[in-house]
Amino acid sequence: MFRPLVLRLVTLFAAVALPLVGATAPTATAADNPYERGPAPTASSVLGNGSFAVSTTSVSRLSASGFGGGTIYYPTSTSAGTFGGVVLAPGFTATSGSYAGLARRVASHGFVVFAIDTSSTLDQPASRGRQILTALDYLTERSSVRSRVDATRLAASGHSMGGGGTLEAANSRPTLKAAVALQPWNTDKTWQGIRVPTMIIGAQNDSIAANSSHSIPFYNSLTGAPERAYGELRGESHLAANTNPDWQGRLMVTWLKRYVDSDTRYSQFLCPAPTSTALSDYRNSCPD
Ligand code: 9J3
Ligand code: ZN
Repeated sequence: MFRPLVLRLVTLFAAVALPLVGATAPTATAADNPYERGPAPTASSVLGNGSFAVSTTSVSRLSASGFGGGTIYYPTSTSAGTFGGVVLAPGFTATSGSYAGLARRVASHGFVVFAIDTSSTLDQPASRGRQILTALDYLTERSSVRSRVDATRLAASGHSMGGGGTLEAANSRPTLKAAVALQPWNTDKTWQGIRVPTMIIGAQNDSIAANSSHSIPFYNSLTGAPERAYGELRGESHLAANTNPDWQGRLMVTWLKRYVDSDTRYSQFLCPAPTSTALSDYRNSCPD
């Protein structure tokens, strides 16, 4: 009936402590998230190319309907499972080849990236948005790499009018997991309807899609997005998407990892807000 105090304390300790040990001992592993791809990121790994070798396949304009073909950048290996898919749309008068560096970089971190051409290089943002969605469908349903893409984990991206199209695509298809608009341009500044986690990447010295009249109003209007961020690249021009600065890659890759792959190993790069001399502004909806 009466046990010595020390035994009662041992029993109490076991009852309280063992479940705690059981609950806290496991650390996060790949098994916790089936969509994690590649090694745990570091501050240097997110500023460069990822761990995956990248192959390409071209999609001819003639074989495409509703957009203009392009080039798909994809991890060569099939041993890591399927990857999230991203369509990257060009700016006014531009073509897919101008974005080869950025497309390859994002793919090397474990995404299938389709850098598209538009039906006409003069198409406006609303048309570019429809073309992004048509190209995502092509990527997952008809492309030669469709078996490598997880059709449930897709993102829209694009530069300038293609970034304006990215907002259009996210607004039209709320099942997208993420959107990343690069130096975006659009006459519509009202994106309250977007329900997709959306990152806007501006360039400090952009004189074509000025941040004060494009990126910042877009960011401010994203009040319905579950998460939003605005990163501004210090010293960069409107052509940042073409010249592929490391911090643009870091911002885009971390956003896609966090929301397309649900990879919380990358949360540390988004929240709290990154601080770097490479950024002239950063705004976000922390915590994510
Ligand atoms: O690169 C772009 O898509 C810029 C948008 C633009 O030049 O708009 C002027 C009509
Ligand atoms: Zn609107």
